[in-house]
Amino acid sequence: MRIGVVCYPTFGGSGVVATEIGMALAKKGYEIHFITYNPPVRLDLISSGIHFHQVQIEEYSLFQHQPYELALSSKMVQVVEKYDLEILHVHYAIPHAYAAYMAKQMLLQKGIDVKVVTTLHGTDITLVGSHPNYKTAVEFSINQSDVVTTVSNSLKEDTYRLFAIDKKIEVVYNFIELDKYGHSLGGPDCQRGNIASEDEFILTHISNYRPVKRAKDVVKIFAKVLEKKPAKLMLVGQGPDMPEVKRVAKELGVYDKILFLGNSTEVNKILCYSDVFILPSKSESFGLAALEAMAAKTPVISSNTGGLPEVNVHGVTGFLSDVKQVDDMAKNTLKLIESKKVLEKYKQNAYERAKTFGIDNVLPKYEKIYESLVALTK
Ligand code: GMT
Repeated sequence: MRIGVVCYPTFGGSGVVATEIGMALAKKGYEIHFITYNPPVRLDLISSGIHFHQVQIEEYSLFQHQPYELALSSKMVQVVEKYDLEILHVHYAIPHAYAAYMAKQMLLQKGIDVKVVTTLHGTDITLVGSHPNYKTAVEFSINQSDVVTTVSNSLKEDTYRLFAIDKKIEVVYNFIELDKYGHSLGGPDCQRGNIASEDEFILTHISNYRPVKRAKDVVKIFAKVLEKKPAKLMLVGQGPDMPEVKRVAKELGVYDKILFLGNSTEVNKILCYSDVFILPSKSESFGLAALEAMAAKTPVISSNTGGLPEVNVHGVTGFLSDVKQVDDMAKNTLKLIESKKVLEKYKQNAYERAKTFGIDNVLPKYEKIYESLVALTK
């Protein structure tokens, strides 16, 4: 089967999920065409079955904002025609579902009936998509997609609550390739001694440091933990809140205990050092970063917002607290690291739970969707 994948090529979760789906499908013999403005960060471009088509945007001084949707939908039409694609799978509604609708209409004029699958990821619904400036077009393009999926039950409910959707939404959870997270402690890729001393626990946070992630809370939790236990904090990723995060770290006197690692394409390797993963987000449709941590045997301290309770099980794989409850999150972190024996139990539980989101359980759901759509055109 020939599938076009449209996503953001950056470090955001939706782009990561789209890339992993595309690469896994290519391994199974599908022909996958990524259509984006840059190669996706986690994409292995030289794998067989993977193609990349760059959306080029012409700068023209008359425009304050360059018309990306136009360039994207034109590129979609060209690629569908040239490579005879059967499906366009777009990740993140804005503007991808809208551009896909335009491409579909242009192709119908040429007698080509390409099917559109839209996967909603979170902020395209909860934060940005439901804003009055975008809502009309987002709602329209979701309703015009042939199939709509969300990455959690919580996001499905949010979508029905915030938009007038007249079609069935299918939930297909995000997934993990467990084999990529097997870097064993003490192995060549995981020399923990490089980061912390024997008695120090290692806490980790990975995000794009947008306000929705509440990354300053991570530093506050860390400072409270340090009052009771020796520890280090690894901060992975970059984003607009980072200067504030650094300011708070200095103010609380914990700056020197933090490793600022920037963006990484190797979170699987970084996570092998971790004892506890912290994700105190204000809103999170799923929390792929939490699942990645769990796959690396790291229990999770998170807020209980959105889809996080569908991933992190309170008292089993970590703990959930209300958003902003920094004291509670610190208390729960200390529960996890109370002793090596307790921590080991939570680590194992986290890993067992991550297994249920293994790629082999989830990918067939997308394949079934594609097959049912292609059957309609035969
Ligand atoms: O929130 C991000 O960091 C990026 C964003 C995206 O779309 O790139 O993530 C959303 O999609 C991820 C993959 O499905 C989910 O795991 C995240 O929970 C979701 N983020 C939010 O809902 C805030």
